Amino acid sequence: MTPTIPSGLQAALEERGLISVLEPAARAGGAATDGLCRDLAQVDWEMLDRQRRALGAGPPGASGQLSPPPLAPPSTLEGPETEAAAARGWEALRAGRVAVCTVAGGQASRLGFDGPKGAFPLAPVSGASLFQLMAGQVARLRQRSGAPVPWIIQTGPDNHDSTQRFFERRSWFGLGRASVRFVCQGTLPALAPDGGLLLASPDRLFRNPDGHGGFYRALRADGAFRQLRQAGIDLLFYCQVDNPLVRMGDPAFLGHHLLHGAEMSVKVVEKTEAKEKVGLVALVDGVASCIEYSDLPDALAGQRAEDGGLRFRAGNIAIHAFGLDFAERVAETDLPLHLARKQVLALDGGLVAVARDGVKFETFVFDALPLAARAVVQMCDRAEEFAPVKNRSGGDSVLSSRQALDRRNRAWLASAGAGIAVPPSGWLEIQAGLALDRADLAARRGELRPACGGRLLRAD
Ligand code: UD2
Repeated sequence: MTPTIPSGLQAALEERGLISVLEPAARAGGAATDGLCRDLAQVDWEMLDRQRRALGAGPPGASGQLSPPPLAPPSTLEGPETEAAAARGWEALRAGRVAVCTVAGGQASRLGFDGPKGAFPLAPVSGASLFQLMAGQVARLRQRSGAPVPWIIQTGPDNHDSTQRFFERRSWFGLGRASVRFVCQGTLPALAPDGGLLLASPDRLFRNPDGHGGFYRALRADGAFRQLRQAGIDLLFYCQVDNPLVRMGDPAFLGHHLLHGAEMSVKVVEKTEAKEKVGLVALVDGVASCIEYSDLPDALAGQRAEDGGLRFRAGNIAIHAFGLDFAERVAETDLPLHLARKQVLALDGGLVAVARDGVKFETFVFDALPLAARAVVQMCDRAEEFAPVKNRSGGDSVLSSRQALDRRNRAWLASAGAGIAVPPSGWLEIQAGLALDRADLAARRGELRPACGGRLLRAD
């Protein structure tokens, strides 16, 4: 019996010349056609039409007059400006207005680790995972602010269940189950270079996660905006799971954002290499924007300023603050699509997936910057705030991140004046959540106790 195709679906496929996507399922027989129709029923046809139009367009790079952005001072630069900003940030934290968010939808495949990136055991002495290091900071933020500070973690379709299991088995690191919310990001169908739909199998489209720009719609789909607003939250701190030096909920950063009346803000580090794989934050016709490293023309990346440094040196480290209302507005907006033309495992005439040309689509969280009426761009001290774990070796690797953490730990301990002798070489780790920053550690110097042969600083 020939399976029936819902008429609306048949029309949607025919008017786009995509009806052939049903052929492999018809050849495979059984429940393949019903399965594929259920999958096709999930397609957002307006978005698919945008994707097909984007195939012919160039990259969504910046077209306009570029200029370096004004910069707020680093949170680690002491002085009246930082003090005023930190006071404002703590006020918002204490008032329970802030939630912290971490995007962790990626897998750790580049590290050769099978599982969610956040589960990677980055801490060299205790083996604490990236998630545990961040959970410690959330706990410390709650302790010092006296506020619930919810933690929202974006997962992807491939690691949503395993991420939740990881937290469940560790009792949510003592944070309380209800205060850690997992939102799974959406997916987008990949396309063939000619705009045809790709199939992972006769009964299933080939889809990929929709990029960290999917974070806004993931919050909307999860009903998070309404619930966060009801809980009194109106400000989100956002970071990536792959940076263990992040200052979660950084009060000074949030304070600059609030004092400036910004809708979205971004932290940057000074680029020293023109080709560094970080997006470039610049003003485009006066509006704060971020141009991804893969879309940045070499000539622009290499331009020099009078001081000999790069003219465009504000490297995006993917740490943001945004107002809840702004994030909700972005969720209703079509962010630019970024295309990645690569080999994918999909049907190519047969009934079994093979390596073939495909085009994946995603959106980027920072493409919301130009939509913000006002934005703060805060310069950061790289040694204090940024050492991502991306690769198994070389730059942005497990080793480079551990070394950066060790250097920062030793600098914090030295300035704390705790008089604790630690081994001059080898790793020095500070227990997750013991201190948010250098001043916090100094304030707790009387509680510090070296453990694990002096390689792990704990508190009584
Ligand atoms: C990102 C930024 C780059 C710079 C750098 C800082 C992009 C395109 N570039 O580079 O400008 O800020 O980070 O380290 O983002 N993720 C999701 N869902 C997705 C894709 C990514 O949750 O669909 C998460 C992922 O778990 C990771 C983070 O976003 O924590 C960064 O993703 P990436 O590693 O693909 O970004 P990368 O390193 O190209």
